[in-house]
Amino acid sequence: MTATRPVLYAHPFSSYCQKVLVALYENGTPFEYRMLEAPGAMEELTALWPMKRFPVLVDGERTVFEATCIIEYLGLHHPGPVRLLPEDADAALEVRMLDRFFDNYVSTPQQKFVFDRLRPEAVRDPHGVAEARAMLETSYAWLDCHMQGREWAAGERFTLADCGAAPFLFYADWTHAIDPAFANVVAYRQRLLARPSVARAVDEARPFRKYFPLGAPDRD
Ligand SMILES: N[C@@H](CCC(=O)N[C@@H](CS)C(=O)NCC(=O)O)C(=O)O
Repeated sequence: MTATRPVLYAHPFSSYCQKVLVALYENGTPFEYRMLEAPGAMEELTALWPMKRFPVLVDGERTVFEATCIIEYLGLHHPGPVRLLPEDADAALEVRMLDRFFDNYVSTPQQKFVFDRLRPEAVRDPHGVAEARAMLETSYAWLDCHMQGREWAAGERFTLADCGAAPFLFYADWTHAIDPAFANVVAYRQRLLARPSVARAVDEARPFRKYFPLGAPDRD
């Protein structure tokens, strides 16, 4: 375990940053928040990770990118009382699989809407957006069955999979509303929003809602 505080390059409104912030808040992990709107922070991020995607964690000599890997790194090097990946390898595989579900089949199609809106109108991709909408619908339907009788994505314990599910379902519902018929998904999203670590991340992002390219609804 390292003695210094890790530095998180992040923006409060970013869903992938919120995924890591939820993990940090779950465990009360001390860290330095390098807010990307601070002078020079974006340049530092670009030097660390030329993809310019965030979050990125710097811990001493170590640079870690990809939200899932950052959460796993924190569990290894800055563990707290809440274990976000089960010790049992097979149970951990289940959590990682669900984490991949939320990244690839909820966040990726949701981001497609947003990135498309940010393009100049002449080069927008309505076919791609329609595919993303269909994928989100399929994801909601699958998740509704999956969440039947479950409190959290992997069962009784809050895990890595829920850290991503929280911001991704939050923004997915703003982007392509979850049909109330998917009652298990709606209830899971509400449970996530009531979790103190998630509520804190959502509250910290509130001042930036005007950034949402599709227009933030007046709720949540
Ligand atoms: N695969 C990355 C995705 C990170 C990501 O897409 N972050 C968004 C913010 S939510 C970003 O960096 N957007 C800036 C851009 O696309 O240039 C992860 O898991 O951390």
